[in-house]
Amino acid sequence: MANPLHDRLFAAHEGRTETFLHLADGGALSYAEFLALSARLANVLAAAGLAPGDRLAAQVPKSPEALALYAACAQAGVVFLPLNTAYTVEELSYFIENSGARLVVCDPGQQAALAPVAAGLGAQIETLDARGAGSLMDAARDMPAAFETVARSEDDLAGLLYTSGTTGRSKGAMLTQGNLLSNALTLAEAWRFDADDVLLHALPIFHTHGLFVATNVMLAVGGAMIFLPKFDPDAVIARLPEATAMMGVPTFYTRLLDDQRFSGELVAHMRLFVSGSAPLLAETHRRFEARTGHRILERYGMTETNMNTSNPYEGERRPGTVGVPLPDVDLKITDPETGAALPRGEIGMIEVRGPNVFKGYWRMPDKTAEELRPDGFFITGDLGMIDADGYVHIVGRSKDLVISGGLNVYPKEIELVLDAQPGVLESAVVGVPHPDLGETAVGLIVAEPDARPDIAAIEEAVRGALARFKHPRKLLVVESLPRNAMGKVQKNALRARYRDLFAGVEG
Ligand code: MCA
Ligand code: AMP
Repeated sequence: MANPLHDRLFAAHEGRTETFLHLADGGALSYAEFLALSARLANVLAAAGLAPGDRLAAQVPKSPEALALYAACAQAGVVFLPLNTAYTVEELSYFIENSGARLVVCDPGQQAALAPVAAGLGAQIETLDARGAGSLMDAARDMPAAFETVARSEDDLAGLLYTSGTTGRSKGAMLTQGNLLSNALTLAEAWRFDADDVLLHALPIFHTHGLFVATNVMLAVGGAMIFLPKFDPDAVIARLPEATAMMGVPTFYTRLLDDQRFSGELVAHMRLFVSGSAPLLAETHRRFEARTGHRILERYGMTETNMNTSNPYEGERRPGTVGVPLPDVDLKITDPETGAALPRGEIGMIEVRGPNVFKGYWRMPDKTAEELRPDGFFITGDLGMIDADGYVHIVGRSKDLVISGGLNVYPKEIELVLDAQPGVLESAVVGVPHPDLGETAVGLIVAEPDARPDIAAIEEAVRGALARFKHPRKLLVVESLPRNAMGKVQKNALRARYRDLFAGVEG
């Protein structure tokens, strides 16, 4: 029976003995081995009673088995909900509850803390560690290496990815099989990938970039990946000679440029470097070209939309721009107040429409209606303009968001924690430039009258509540926050005041 995502990305490789994953320890996994692994896992899901449309929440370290779990969900019609390994139990509880996950898969180290949460919410729990061991694989070992693929349509959900909101609460972006498949095929063609490509994969697989952009594109063409557990410059530099392409966030590229071993010679054979998830400074683009002769190809996307624009493969890759809309994407710039389309050259809200655009936010029809127009255009919250040659420039964001090392940090979420601490009257969190992470969060705290907030205790509270990457790199006590006539905190003024806080700081 038909299951477009599984048929095209996975079943198409049935029986192929070519390598799919080259592993960090020098081992390798063929397509046939990977598909057998995922079929065993699909059998485990079915035996656990997961029905098509049920959600599986996975907070697991990167491994071939973790990737096979994604494939298993596609085959069994289960909605895959990957979670950042840095999330705290408090954060995870919300995702499990909000999604109504039927099964939670976590690292064994998290099991004791998560088991009561899962049980309280009626979810089963299994474990999977960085080496691919745990109760999930114990159960898979005895299962058949074949599974009857569950029928799905392009409109059925394949993934639920949470993105934080400016109000503090995360929203689950509902991604259909059609969203994922159409974008993978579009990108594979736009970037000229084929079965001979070997992608160096050092991204996490709990976000769109590492899971859908990188992995789905390679699956679409039947190529191979050098599958590294994380971005470690030593490992990346050691394995680049085997790769033909790499995808990364800007921090990958600045860290490579900071390493003297990263030379033009090392990557002379490479075909393509792609950057996204955060702005790539034009200066980084130029330094990269000066060092290697390669022009990084920058593209732009979102969790809700997959990829929207890309610099051309052939043609000019223009630094400081995110290129042109992908062939099947409509992109317009609108007046943020009225929604009316603006002419070329004017700055406004970026809106996008196409087969890549998600179905809405999970169980949040009001939020969906605020951002997804009835005619299918999604209001991105990014501010931009289209230049005379059709290149899109992102010039800012209307959403209050900090992007640190390619990871989104929502100030509101941190402010809620800071405001709740003893002695804190109010707080504001802003993003400031950071040489390694692009941007980082700084927390400004105003004390209650006669109180002296205990910064160490506040940092401890932040540690308990929020994932490490969201922690402000600096907390400062200030007299007051600048406000406009309406009483709204002027974050632009704060960003300007603290913009040099990390200037010259080493990563
Ligand atoms: C780790 N830490 C971070 C970050 N990552 N802090 C702030 N921002 C981060 N991004 C914490 C670590 O836990 C550590 O804590 C400390 O900061 C320093 O860690 P470091 O060794 O420098 O970190 P790392 O492990 O090397 O990770 C940095 C990284 C990584 C390689 C840039 O964050 C990464 O792989 N980022 C890519 C994220 C990504 O895939 N984004 C795509 C999502 P301590 O000091 O306590 O030890 S966006 C997306 O998918 C959209 C659709 C798109 O367009 O692509
Ligand atoms: P996320 O919600 O994690 O999917 O992050 C999506 C956001 O990342 C977008 O709305 C943009 O603000 C930002 N983003 C992604 N790619 C780029 C890029 N190439 N340049 C600037 N910002 C980007």
